[in-house]
Amino acid sequence: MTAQDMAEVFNRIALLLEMKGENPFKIRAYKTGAETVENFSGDIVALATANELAGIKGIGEALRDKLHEMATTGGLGFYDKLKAEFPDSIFALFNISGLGPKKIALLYKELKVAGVEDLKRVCESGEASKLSGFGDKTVVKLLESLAFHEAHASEFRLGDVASVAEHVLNTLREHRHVGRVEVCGSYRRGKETVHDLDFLATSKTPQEVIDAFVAMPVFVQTLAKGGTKASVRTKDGLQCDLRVVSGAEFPFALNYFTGSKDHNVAMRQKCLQRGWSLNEYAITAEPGAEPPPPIFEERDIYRALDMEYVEPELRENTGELLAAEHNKLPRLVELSNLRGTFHNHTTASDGVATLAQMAEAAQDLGLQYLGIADHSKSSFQANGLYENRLRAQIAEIRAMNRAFDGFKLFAGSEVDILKDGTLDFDDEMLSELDYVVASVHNVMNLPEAEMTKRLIRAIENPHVTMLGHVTGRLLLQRPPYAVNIPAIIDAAAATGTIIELNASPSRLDMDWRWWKLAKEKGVRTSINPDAHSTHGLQDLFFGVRAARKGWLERADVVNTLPLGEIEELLQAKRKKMLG
Ligand code: DGT
Ligand code: CA
Ligand code: CA
Ligand code: ZN
Repeated sequence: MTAQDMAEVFNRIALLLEMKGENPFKIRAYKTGAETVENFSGDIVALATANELAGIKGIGEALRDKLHEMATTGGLGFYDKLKAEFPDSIFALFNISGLGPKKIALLYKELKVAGVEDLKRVCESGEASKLSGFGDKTVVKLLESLAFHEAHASEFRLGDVASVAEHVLNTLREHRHVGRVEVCGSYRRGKETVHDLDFLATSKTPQEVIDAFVAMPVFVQTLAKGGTKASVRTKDGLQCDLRVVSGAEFPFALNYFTGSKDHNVAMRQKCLQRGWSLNEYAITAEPGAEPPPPIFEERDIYRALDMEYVEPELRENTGELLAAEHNKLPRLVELSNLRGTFHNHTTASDGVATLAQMAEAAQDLGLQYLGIADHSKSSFQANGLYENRLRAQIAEIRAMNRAFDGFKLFAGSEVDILKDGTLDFDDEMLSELDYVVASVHNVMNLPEAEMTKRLIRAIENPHVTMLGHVTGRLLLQRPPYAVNIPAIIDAAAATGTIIELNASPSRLDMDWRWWKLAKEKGVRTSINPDAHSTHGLQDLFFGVRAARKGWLERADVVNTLPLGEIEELLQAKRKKMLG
């Protein structure tokens, strides 16, 4: 078992215990254990095998023994016994928004609902609405969730396929007959969700590479296999395609299979204007046309067309070729440009890492500052802080800051935007904070006009530094709530409010399609991981991909500012509005 497998078992144990209504502390212990295992910087499998886990924070005695058992036997008796009470297919229900462990357990116990199909059946038949705590309204919402789920059934979040993509890339790269290898398609373009992964490799002996690819243990099913291409599937149902080409074909294949389709069509038209025909293997001159220059790399194709190189994230045919012809492409922000980040949680609310652990992890990532923004009191489900606990946290942060050298914690809050657009804390409390992230966490079903008014009212508060996850969407789980984004962007521009780019791969909110407009209006972003663990800080990577997809440059992203400059920026709106 890998560390990730062991963490997954702990997470599932936590869900199963919740379904059984077990003690919340016990449940929390497994969740924390899962995070700790996932985050562990050493070889936790080796330590577990040797039974040398004593003293690791976040792993108590009971979990220690279980890790040892998993590492040495490849299984866990406790988990097997626990999950025997429910069918495996039941875990799919956790992806349906509106359903928690308690409801899932009830559905199973009373109506034998073992999966998504069953759920649909009992909702449609009216059986579900008779369960206690369900009712007609709940069932209507569940049917909506199911329809949304169905519509996105063949999609995967970028964050959920990244480890498979990297693993397959590395394995192919190590193959002795493989020259170059890339993942193309929507993955390379940094789309927030993908249908499949499109691998491309070069080799003089394609069949050997294809054979090795389909034989990889991550794949459980071969859908198609030929001499130069194959399609396979992982246990999670993710399709992976591989195509093997020659070195000379590689730049063209890389360009073609990266897409998007619309970008390809536009590229082909540009070529045709010069009398060249472009396909996935070559560029060739039509009779009578000038021959194209030699192409060795993908960027040479753009150069041949007198264009700047177009980064994969921009290839959605939204004006990138025109910009490339006029040397007007943005210089996209990079992960290494980030100096710090805001909107992070600790154990004070619903995070699993302490303030000290989060601060240490941020420093390990090379960040100069970390903004803490735990939930506010109305988010009781997330253990939101009342004023007294928030004030204690502020004091703790100020004390810790005295001990840091070249690093700073900022004391903030992720304050709930209440139904009427007022905030969960009064201005006096807010004024004690270094910055404020304002977010909606409840009553998400307002009509668009009302929701827009609600958000704008929050934006107009001088203490609201930035707006958190603007639409509340959970990719593939929950659609965005109705809100007029251009109106929000205008209000943010008028007040100098930052709009967060929530980097969690389940959110990536605000959507990349809006950032060009935001930028035009002069609105800046902060790329925030919404981290609930030290590991969560790494989601910054996904946020940067989305920012790049939104054409954003370093100057558009406030958390590229170094310590010494960011402080002033955080105060700018208050200063402007309050004098
Ligand atoms: P998805 O749906 O997340 O897999 O998105 P893509 O973009 O990865 O789409 P996919 O896997 O169907 O194809 C990979 C790339 O191959 C696509 O981005 C562009 C290229 N491609 C596929 N079919 C066509 C086509 O009919 N015409 C053109 N011009 N390009 C195509
Ligand atoms: Ca694809
Ligand atoms: Ca494909
Ligand atoms: Zn939030």
